[in-house]
Amino acid sequence: MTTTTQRRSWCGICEAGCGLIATVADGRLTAVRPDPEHPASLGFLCSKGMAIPALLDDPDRITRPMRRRADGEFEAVGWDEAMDDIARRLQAVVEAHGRESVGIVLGNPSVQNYASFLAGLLLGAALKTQHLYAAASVDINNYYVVNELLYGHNLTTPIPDFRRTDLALVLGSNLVVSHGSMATLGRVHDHLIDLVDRGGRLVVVDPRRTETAELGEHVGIRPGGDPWFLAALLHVLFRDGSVDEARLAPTVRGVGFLRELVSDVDLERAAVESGIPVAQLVELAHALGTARSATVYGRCGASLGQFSTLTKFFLDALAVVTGNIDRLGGMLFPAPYLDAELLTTVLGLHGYDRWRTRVDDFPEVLGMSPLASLAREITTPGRGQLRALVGLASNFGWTSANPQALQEALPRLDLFVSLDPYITDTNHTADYVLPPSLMLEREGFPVFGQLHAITPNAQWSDAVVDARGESRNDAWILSEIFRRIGVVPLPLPGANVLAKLPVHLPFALISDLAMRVGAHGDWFGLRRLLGRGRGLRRRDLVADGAARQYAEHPPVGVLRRRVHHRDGRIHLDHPVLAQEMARLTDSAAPDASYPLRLFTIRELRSQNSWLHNLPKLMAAGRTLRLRVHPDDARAHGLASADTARLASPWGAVEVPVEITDEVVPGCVGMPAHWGHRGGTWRRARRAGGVHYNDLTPDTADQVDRASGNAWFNGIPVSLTRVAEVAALDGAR
Ligand SMILES: Nc1nc2c(c(=O)[nH]1)N[C@H]1C(S)=C(S)[C@@H](COP(=O)(O)OP(=O)(O)OC[C@H]3O[C@@H](n4cnc5c(=O)[nH]c(N)nc54)[C@H](O)[C@@H]3O)O[C@H]1N2
Ligand SMILES: Nc1nc2c(c(=O)[nH]1)N[C@H]1C(S)=C(S)[C@@H](COP(=O)(O)OP(=O)(O)OC[C@H]3O[C@@H](n4cnc5c(=O)[nH]c(N)nc54)[C@H](O)[C@@H]3O)O[C@H]1N2
Ligand code: SF4
Ligand SMILES: [Mo]
Repeated sequence: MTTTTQRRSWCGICEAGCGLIATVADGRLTAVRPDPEHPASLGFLCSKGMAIPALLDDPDRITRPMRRRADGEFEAVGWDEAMDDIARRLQAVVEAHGRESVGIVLGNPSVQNYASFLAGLLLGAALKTQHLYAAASVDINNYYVVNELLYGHNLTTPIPDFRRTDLALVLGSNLVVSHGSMATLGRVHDHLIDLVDRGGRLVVVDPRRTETAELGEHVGIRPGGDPWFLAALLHVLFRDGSVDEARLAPTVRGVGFLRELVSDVDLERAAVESGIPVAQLVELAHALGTARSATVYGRCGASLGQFSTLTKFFLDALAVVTGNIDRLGGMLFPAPYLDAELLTTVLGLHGYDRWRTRVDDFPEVLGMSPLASLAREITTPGRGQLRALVGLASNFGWTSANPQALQEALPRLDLFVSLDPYITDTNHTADYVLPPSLMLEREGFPVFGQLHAITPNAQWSDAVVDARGESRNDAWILSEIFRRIGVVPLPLPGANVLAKLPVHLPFALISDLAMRVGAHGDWFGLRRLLGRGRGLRRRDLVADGAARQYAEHPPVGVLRRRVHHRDGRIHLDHPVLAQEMARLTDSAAPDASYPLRLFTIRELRSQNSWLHNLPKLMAAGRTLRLRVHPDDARAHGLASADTARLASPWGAVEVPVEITDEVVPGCVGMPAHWGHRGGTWRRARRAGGVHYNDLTPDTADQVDRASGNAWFNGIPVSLTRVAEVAALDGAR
């Protein structure tokens, strides 16, 4: 007889962390469906979430430790054999070159497993290596820098109060498809419709008329024009006397610095650079200045340009000078149940520019180096040269800039170990690929999503099914590798003696303690005695299974408590921002041989580089197309489905085009991470296509200088019909 049970959990594919109900039959996950009672996602689960059973069952998933043989093929080995060999080789590297030659890369999915995320960050700090890398530097390093400068902590991220705002300015985020990042709001589509229905304004600034823009007003922007656009808005606000400097003074330092920084902005140049007419810039500035409340939110479109630190600074500055920080309907300080700001403060982990990276002289961000430098850190000799690397949930050799350079550099490592359920574009040359348990096969809570929750709620679920084969929790794998060379994930003096014990740090216990003593915890019963409700503790949450909403909204009126600077004020004045402004205004006129601007499009049924192997998500013959505006198509003699050669100063690919007026003239849009070249994910490789990142630069003079964040949007490109390319080649 089959025993079937229903268990509550959450989807760990993206930051939204939607609630789900899993059906388990005889220990196997057979189906998932949306949880109608989840306080944020309210019965929503996208096609990716629905595909979790297929993910766990994927025949191409590896479920035993794999070792690469001399002939390049992988063979399955036992855990002991794998760990003994890895530890021996890692130890040899440490003995010869020191711990500073060992590195860790944390990929995007690592933030969905609180235990491995903590283990990774803490191990990086305990090793005292510069070689801690994370997906953050191809995503949100600009946030981490600006947060540290303005609020005194990398992780202090104001979030948009979409549920109550009067005006939402959305810069370079397609929330309806991405479901939000650095802003966790289930059912975001419905909330944005509500906003407009109740008379609010939704202004979406994007080079593409996106699914999100369709819900409100679309302002077409030239990719890369964002810092100009925002500087122009600030210029107009100061020029027209809309900034009340006296009123800001008690809570903000450096308003005068900001005023000076934008005082010379030439609106005509800003209009050319952004593609947005002066009159519209002025109207938007006044709208922000006069709205009862406004949110200013930007994501990948604003984070992955060439000047992303400056862009994020101007975004936050707009909220500050219009009085929209810490105001109902504005940008709020979140109310997480695991206070990562406190934890990283206690351990001394946060910061900016406390040291510089070895090869490229990038400022450190949150104790990490940028992925842009990784290939050069492997190939450049000298003290601290990277020689052994452990990758966790990262396809960095594919999702970072210049994948070719990484493909060439990785085989030069003495040891490369990858924790990944697939053999991928990156780890197919690794010495070992080790199999992690995946979501629903492990206990846990959405550690990253809870940091930015617009509807504060807590969920901590037990594993729903056993891990496939010999897969093990990433936290266990990582801790065990380093325990064997005498390092534990605790950056405190003397902590490494704990490595002698055959146990690992209990991350569940530590996180539970931190939650219980935190602002929303049960204070070990004291909260109830004080008549302030029951508060959160792991045991109750796990027993409930369901997510529990513990506040109606994030708080307001907490600025002084939440800003980490000693004077309790927001600081806008930093020399690095003046340097970045100079870098922007001095940037050379674009090379006329690359007249178009390329930007990335995210697709509903992809998750960065890694769900291209699941049949349902790849059904209906999904293929890759470059989106071109009809005017540009005409100018280049292109018809629909023609193949074009797309070239940037850093690479070239050939790709079929789709002609559509959803993109702004003068720019072309393309999804990233197609054209898988390596690995055993068979369907992903069969899907074909080309790789966007082959067109992007990784050098220190090209990426965002202040944060090391990648430059993926606004890449200068040219377009030529392939038939013409052949004719040109023939003529040569
Ligand atoms: N379905 C799906 N969901 C995802 C992911 C996924 O791959 N697929 N990835 C997840 C991850 S890791 C993240 S970080 C989030 C990202 O979340 P979002 O940033 O909301 O995701 P995108 O859809 O990339 O939105 C970026 C928008 O910026 C626009 N854009 C591009 N260049 C520019 C520019 O120069 N200026 C401006 N103003 N706009 C520009 C693009 O047209 C696009 O609409 O999504 C997460 N969710
Ligand atoms: N051109 C361009 N490039 C981009 C972007 C863009 O917009 N444009 N976006 C950037 C952004 S925002 C991000 S976040 C990065 C993402 O890039 P990465 O950090 O490389 O993340 P993913 O591609 O999401 O997944 C990486 C790997 O994690 C594995 N994985 C999944 N779950 C688990 C798990 O539980 N444990 C382990 N050990 N492995 C797991 C997957 O199999 C996959 O191989 O890409 C960046 N690259
Ligand atoms: S929106 Fe994100 S968290 Fe929600 S079901 Fe889809 S992939 Fe999962
Ligand atoms: Mo991301």
